Amino acid sequence: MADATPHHDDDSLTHGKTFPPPADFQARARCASMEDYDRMWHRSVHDTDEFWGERAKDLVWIKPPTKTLEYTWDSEGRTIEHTWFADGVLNVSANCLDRHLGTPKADKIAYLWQGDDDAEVKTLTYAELHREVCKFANVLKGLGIQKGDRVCIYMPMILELPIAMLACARIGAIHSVVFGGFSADAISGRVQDSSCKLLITANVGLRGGKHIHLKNIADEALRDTPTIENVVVVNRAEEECGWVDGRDHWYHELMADAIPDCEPEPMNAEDPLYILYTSGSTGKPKGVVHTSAGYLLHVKLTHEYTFDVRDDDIYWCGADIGWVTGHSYIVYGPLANGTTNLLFEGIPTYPDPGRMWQVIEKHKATILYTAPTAIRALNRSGDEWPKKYDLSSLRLLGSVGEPINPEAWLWYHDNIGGGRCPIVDTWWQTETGGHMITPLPGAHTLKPGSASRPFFGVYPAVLRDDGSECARGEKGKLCIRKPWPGMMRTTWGDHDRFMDVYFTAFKDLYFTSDACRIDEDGDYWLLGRVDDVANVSGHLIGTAEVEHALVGHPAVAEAAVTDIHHDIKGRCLYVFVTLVDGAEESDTLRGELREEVSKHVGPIAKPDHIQFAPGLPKTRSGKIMRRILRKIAEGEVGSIGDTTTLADPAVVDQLVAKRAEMKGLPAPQGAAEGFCKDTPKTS
Ligand code: 6R9
Repeated sequence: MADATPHHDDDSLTHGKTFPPPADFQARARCASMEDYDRMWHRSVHDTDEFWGERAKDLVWIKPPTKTLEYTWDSEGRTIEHTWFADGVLNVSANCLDRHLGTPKADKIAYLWQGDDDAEVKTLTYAELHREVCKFANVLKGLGIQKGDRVCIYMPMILELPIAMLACARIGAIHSVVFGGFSADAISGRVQDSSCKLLITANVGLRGGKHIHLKNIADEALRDTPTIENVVVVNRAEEECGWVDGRDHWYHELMADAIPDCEPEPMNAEDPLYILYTSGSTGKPKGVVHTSAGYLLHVKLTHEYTFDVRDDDIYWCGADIGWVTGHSYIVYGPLANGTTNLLFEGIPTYPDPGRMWQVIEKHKATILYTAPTAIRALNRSGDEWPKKYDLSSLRLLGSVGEPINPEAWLWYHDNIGGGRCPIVDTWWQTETGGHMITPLPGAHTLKPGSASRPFFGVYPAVLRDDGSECARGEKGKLCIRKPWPGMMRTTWGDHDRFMDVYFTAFKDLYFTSDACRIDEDGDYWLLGRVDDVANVSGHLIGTAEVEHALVGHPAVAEAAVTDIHHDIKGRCLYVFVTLVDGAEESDTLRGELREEVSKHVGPIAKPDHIQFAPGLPKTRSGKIMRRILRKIAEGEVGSIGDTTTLADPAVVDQLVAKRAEMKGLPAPQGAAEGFCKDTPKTS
């Protein structure tokens, strides 16, 4: 956000320590030297046709493309369009499944599912997964779903989730997965925005020993979603749920007599594969649209190179499939590469903080890809937990979702990776489809806290506000100069919004909303968001959405949301609330306000701190000065800066005094003690 002070941008902590590629990676990796990397990167952005024309052969085509990239990025002319492989025809599910049939991979495990309860384990080979997907594709057809229809998926981390996504892809339906932790309001908003015809859910989800009644939440959402004709419900555990006869159907009953053959629908390279909503700095979440061929090639290639995936890997991405990390690196990328995926239903801290390490030992995972927030939380639980387990199967670690601070990086490296596993710190976004800036473990020398270099096809620029290029070491705004294959094509139903959000800040360039600096060696350091989006435990939360939820409470006149440093979550929400006349400040009201946010946005958006504010710092034109609120929230009173443009500068002193009365606040930024009770989740 505007002037968030990054904590990880401090290499003094590591005393400039760097980690060159281990010999094993240099000997075996696909890209095994800086020279290889430089040559490939250069070709990928400058000889686009040749480089990507060749790489397109990694996909299985029904009709191979003759084209590669075609684009116009003209901000002033209001034309932002790009296509990849535009005359090619393929099917994404066939690229993830059918391509492995008739090869030794047919009998390889595609998903090794570990339930929340340690005793529950299931596997699906590629051939078995293919069969389930074909059956469910026929079920969808039987319920009237056709190419181009939108299907909403609201599910826990069970095998039926990737099956449902791939079945949509098989028949050309566009899935819109809504994270299982979201509220009824969040579901209905998303279903309405893309007018979904069908919803797939489960009666319950199991996480950390708790049952979450997904179907009942979905039922509440479906009260105002007239486009939904049918609901398919997986019976995750024997539990009651609401039921609407004629609309609701049990998954297992529909699957019982479904036919296990289904020809993949021929799809144009540019046909949409899915919509995934992400929070924006204004208004409702944006429906990011990803299309078929470019996206698939990007996630396949990044999965292959970033993780240097090998045939015998047991690869574990700990994200939830409801986020883009799960879409790209639990479903599409790894399946296209024929990798064995560990799919974990539970949470890192149940039944105890050793759970992740126990799962690694039990299933002999070789790659772990998780979020800094989980790493910090597990670090905080103590070194004794990882020490109890044999983690020697691991050979590579990954990080995603937010900047990783050097202390967390080093702890992960030493205690989890045993000092021998490279860490790939992958910077990317829902919008980018796949990894954008990341080390390649055989080529790059790692620096804790730096995401290293741009991936093939990614041509970044770090700019000053006036569009000029930053000098080495200077912090600026990260933009991308030209389209890469996995780039989003539009926001669903609103191409103007797409152009406004991403292409107006810098002429003819994609603006990421992240701050960044490039160091003397050419390595990239990502420094957090510069828009009104807070990154809490790796989840993006639009502050405007939270403000909207808060003012929905009858006691609230006005609300302003900001985010402050948190030792485990990275950032957490700190809100200022002005009450209507007659309303009483109380902890009970604070509790109600948290619930209000949970209900309308989701539990992950619950603010950690609520400060009642008699007034907010505003300019004479009535604009809230968030810069000042952040300084107050962070306790950085000394550097509040110029307040002379405020309509009433006295407000600032009142707010500073009120903050001093707040309970459980950290000392000003950089202090060590954590103060949030919620268990952080992986991204
Ligand atoms: C994949 C994902 C995107 C935002 C992005 C940035 C932050 C993600 C990061 C990182 C520093 C990394 N982010 N990975 N910041 N280093 N390795 O997380 O997508 O949920 O859309 O979030 O997350 O701020 O702009 P998404």
